[in-house]
Amino acid sequence: GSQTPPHIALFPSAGMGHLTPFLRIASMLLSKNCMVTLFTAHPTVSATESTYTSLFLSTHPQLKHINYQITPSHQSNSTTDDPFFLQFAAISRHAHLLHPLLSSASPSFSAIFSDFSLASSITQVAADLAIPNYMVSTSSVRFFSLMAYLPILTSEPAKLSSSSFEVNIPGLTPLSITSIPPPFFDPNHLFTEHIVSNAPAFSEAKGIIINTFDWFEPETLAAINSGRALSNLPPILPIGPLEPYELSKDQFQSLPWLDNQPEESVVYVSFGSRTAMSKDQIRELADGLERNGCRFLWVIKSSKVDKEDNQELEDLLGSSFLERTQNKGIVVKGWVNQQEILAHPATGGFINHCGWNSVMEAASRGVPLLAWPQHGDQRVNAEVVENAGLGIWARDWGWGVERLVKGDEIERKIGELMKNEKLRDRARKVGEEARKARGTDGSSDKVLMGVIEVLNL
Ligand code: BUP
Repeated sequence: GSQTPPHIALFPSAGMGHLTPFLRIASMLLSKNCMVTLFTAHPTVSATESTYTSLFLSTHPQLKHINYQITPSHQSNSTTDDPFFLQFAAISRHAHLLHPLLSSASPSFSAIFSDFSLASSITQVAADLAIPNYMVSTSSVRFFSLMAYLPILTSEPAKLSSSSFEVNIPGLTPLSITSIPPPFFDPNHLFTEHIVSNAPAFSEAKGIIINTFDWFEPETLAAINSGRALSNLPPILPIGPLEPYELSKDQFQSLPWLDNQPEESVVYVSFGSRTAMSKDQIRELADGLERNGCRFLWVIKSSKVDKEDNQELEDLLGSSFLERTQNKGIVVKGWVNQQEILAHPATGGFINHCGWNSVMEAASRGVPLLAWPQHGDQRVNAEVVENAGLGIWARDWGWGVERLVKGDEIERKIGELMKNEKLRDRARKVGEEARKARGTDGSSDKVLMGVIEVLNL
């Protein structure tokens, strides 16, 4: 091998769900003595994305950073007004900017790690410059397989029809039709179009890096990596659960309340950075928590983009709820340090949307989940969570917007989450397996070391 360490370019896409895994990968690569340059598109959709990037840079001075300017798409497409989807497309449109930035780097790049949502544009730049491109898929392997097969599904409508029961990807266990993200039934939806046009480039990558581990998704990984399913794909490289990097404590609201709660007694409730619940659903959830009587730590978001979230807690919940439950729980708005909450001994359960980063964070800490998927990949992820035994899923609650889930239903499910010793034991076991996977010589550690070794040749 050469004497200089590999130099890796990282290209995340929009939203915390996409930025977070890249920052964690950056930190892991730096600790393994690689050189890393992080490329970020400016402006970001959420304020949190820029805050986290700055924080990360200040704690990782070895990281190089290139912030390139893009012109965001402000006007909504006729099929979606989701600012994050619009930003995927905007970043892809600016791929031409990357060519000079990549070719002029010194030392030159040994590899690119790029978000799957930028696959086709980055693949082209990487090929022009003869830099190996690894793709990073930010969801489960199961959901990745659905995206990879989406061009075939949308080209033969009979294969993806809301009137059938399941979707078959040859070589994999069928997916329930109810788990398919609703936009996928509309070939003209911006999200569908975006995935369909990027999926063919998946097979051009040197490998697909995924934040998962062998033990957690064994069947899907084995089927793809043995060529029994989706044989056009490069190897899937499970390197998770990605190691959270240290965050400086004073940047977040501190939660001393948690320190005073009994072990494994608190339900942590959060639906990620992109889900805003309706006011009615927030009230029912409050009712469910109160009826159950559990201790809780609830992070509320009432708007999709953090910059626009300015509703007061009293308006959302009513001041009497906050008074009645003041000895039982706390409700907060704004950003919390989730990895620290999940690691806290008082946290005993997690009501969550099954964003994949959250799933892997819960897996690493062995915290059982009550899955309440809201949109996108989250139902497919919930299926994976259920199969691995990390959590329970109230399938009949539907997607977030499908129906109002009532307080008494929520009360019962919280009981199942918090009082089920078998579930807790199994979740603990998941935590042990997760730690094993990423520990020295664990399955995920070996995969990452293998990638770095190839780049060193
Ligand atoms: Br909200 C919130 N603190 O207050 P997901 C989130 N997080 O640390 P999402 C905090 O953001 P997509 C908060 O730990 C996770 O790493 C959380 O990613 C962290 O869901 C990340 O769980 C959120 O994948 O994104 O944000 O809905 O839908 O794109 O996966």
